[in-house]
Amino acid sequence: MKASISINGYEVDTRIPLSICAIFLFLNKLLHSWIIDEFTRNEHRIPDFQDIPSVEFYDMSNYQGHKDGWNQNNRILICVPLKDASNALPLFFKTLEKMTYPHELIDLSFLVSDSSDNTMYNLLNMLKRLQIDGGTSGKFGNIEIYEKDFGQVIGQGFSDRHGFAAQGPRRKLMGKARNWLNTVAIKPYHSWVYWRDVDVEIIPETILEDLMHHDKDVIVPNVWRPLPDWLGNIQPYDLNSWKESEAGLALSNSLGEDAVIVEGYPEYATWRSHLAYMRDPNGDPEREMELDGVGGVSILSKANVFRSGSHFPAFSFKKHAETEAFGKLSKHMNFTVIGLPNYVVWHIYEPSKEDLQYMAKLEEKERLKRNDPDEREIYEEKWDDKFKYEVTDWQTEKRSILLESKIKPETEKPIDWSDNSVDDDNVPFLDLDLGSEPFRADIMHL
Ligand SMILES: Nc1nc2c(ncn2[C@@H]2O[C@H](COP(=O)(O)OP(=O)(O)O)[C@@H](O)[C@H]2O)c(=O)[nH]1
Ligand SMILES: [Mg+2]
Repeated sequence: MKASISINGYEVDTRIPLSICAIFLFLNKLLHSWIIDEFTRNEHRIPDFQDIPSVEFYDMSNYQGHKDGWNQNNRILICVPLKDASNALPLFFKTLEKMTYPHELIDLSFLVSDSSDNTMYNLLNMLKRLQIDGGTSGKFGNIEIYEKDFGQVIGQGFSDRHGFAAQGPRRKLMGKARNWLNTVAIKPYHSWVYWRDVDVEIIPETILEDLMHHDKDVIVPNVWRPLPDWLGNIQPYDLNSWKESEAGLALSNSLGEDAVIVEGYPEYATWRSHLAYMRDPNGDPEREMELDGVGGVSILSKANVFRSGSHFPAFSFKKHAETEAFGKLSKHMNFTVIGLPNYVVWHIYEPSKEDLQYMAKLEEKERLKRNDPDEREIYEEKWDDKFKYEVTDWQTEKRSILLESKIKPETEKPIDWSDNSVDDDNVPFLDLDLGSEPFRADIMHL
């Protein structure tokens, strides 16, 4: 660079003025950015409202949700919708107590609707045991219970709920119920929201951490269910988690605007890739699969997803409603929606009408056999052995399922028959505590 200029024939050296200029410019810039910084910092400074009663301030950048939320004091809200859920509550609370996520960082919100089986009474009993009488596992944070009926007339029997005609209205109504719950329950200080159905039988104790560390906006595990011997062993349960297909889109386009597609019914052939069928029992539990629709049994979501306006459409959104539409809507809003094909939680087995009829037939056959004098002798001789065999069989199966789900198989626990135990009369399958009871015996109870 030329270091001098000629003025009136004199050569003037510009090196010094130029460097002074540079220093001046630099200082000017520094000052400028300091002023801007100071200005904007003032805007974000935490206001001091201490003198004004009842004012709360939240800097929402503090509640984004970390992938190791348990180390970062991330509060998580567990939302649980309940309808005629007395039977399943003991099971739910058992899995809740065992969660390894710091209990003091977990808030609980329940919505009880349209129930006629003392769900509220049993819920209160379980909560009392959890927060007052119980002790070792650590107290949970805030607990809220909401009660609101939505006029759900479809029964909670397996066949009532799963009939094709019931699906559209049921999903829309459930969507409404979930929205009521999420809009009243999520507080500004929640970083994560975990939606859990009450009727889950086996679930890893580390479920929250296991889902959270993937750092996705919406994430679900695979959901299967155990089956009694005569039906086969285990079966995919939740078909609502899937990736969209060409056939699915074509079907959507062919339906009226209020239609709701539901998976698993011959009326709607979508040929979608279902998370449930992607399971490899020996596969990597960390494996991820992009999804469009999600099932509601166990959804972990960043609270920001709901704060940004995603929800459970109680109307047809892209020909879906409730949780499947929540997946589609969240994806539409550019949130990440992920499923884990090889990470499984186990829904309870509930017999359908046909199963119950078949079981009744089996029982009748057994009864006739017992009454036949010739058969009786053989029967009595064989009974103990046969029963032992069934029990051992289930114990072995259950052990392998538990091992696969990384839950430690339990040692036998004595049953609490005291008056303080849960209202046994109202809880016909309290014995779903499969840690100590043979599965087959439980099915016979139903
Ligand atoms: N608040 C509310 N909860 C419901 C209603 N129907 C079902 N539930 C609850 O929602 C969860 C999922 O319901 P469930 O019948 O098990 O669904 P499925 O397993 O997909 O057939 C469970 O915790 C039920 O107790 C309803 O109408 N209102
Ligand atoms: Mg269920």
